[in-house]
Amino acid sequence: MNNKSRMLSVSCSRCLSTSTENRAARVKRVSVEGNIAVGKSTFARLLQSACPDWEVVAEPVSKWQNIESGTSKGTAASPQTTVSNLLQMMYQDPLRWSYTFQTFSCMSRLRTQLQPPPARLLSSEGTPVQVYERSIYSDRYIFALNMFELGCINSTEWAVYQDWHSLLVEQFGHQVELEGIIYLRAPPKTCLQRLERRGRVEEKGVKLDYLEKLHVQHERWLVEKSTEIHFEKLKRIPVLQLDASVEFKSDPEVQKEFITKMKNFFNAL
Ligand code: UDP
Ligand code: D5M
Ligand code: MG
Repeated sequence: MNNKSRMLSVSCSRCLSTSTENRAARVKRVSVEGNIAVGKSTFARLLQSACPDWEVVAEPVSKWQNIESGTSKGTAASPQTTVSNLLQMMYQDPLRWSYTFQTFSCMSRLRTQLQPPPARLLSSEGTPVQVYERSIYSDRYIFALNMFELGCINSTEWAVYQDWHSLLVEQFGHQVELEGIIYLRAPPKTCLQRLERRGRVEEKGVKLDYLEKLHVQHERWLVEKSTEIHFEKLKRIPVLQLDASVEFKSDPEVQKEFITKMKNFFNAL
């Protein structure tokens, strides 16, 4: 390679990496929020097939159901591991396990939100988009808050939780910020029917009363805006409400309407 072509190749790779960095900085990130079994995962799958260029990230439920830990019986050569299901433990004994569950769900979501966008996202045409099923914000302003109000997390645990949650959000700043929220909204009774239809064993004991409480938390945070929020950008975040009370899973017309609303929402962000 002569000097001229070497210079050209250096300046080209500089331009390429700058343009990749620029695109990474322009990634639009939103979360899909809503009650248990309202249809977030179903919606996320629809979105991924309608918009294959986007990255749609599912909630890490299987991580919560399969936590591997070593036991003292094992040796370095043949370690013994046990698997615990923290989701089940939380539903069976909320007083004992709610705080532990909140630490783990928040860490697993944070880890996901900190992953760099995949290369295909940065090389695709159009605005790169990442869609997360729930977020570290619903962890705090829906579930942890609800558990505190129910008395499953005591006031000391709640103070400790809020302290480290704020620290993490502030420290990771831009990497965990969202530009918008999609709120899938349906009556708690519809969510209960869908929850029963899905039949996840850990959720067998979930009652309408619990879904009603979670519904109220969503309404306070995303509609009435009466939840006390501790992060400036989150206080002003745009929210797109979608009526998930209709059976959208099997209705292409409703799906089309949802996708159009999503795209318009993104264009306005
Ligand atoms: N579901 C349905 N119709 C819909 C949306 C969802 O029957 O319009 C079903 C879906 O197939 C699943 C259950 O409702 O069996 C819960 O959906 P999903 O797991 O997507 O809910 P999430 O808990 O992720 O919000
Ligand atoms: O949510 C998956 C399941 O996990 C459902 O039973 C609710 C539960 N979940 C999710 N996040 C939390 C937090 N932070 N605390 C307590 N429970 C939680 P699904 O809505 O089915 O996708
Ligand atoms: Mg889901």
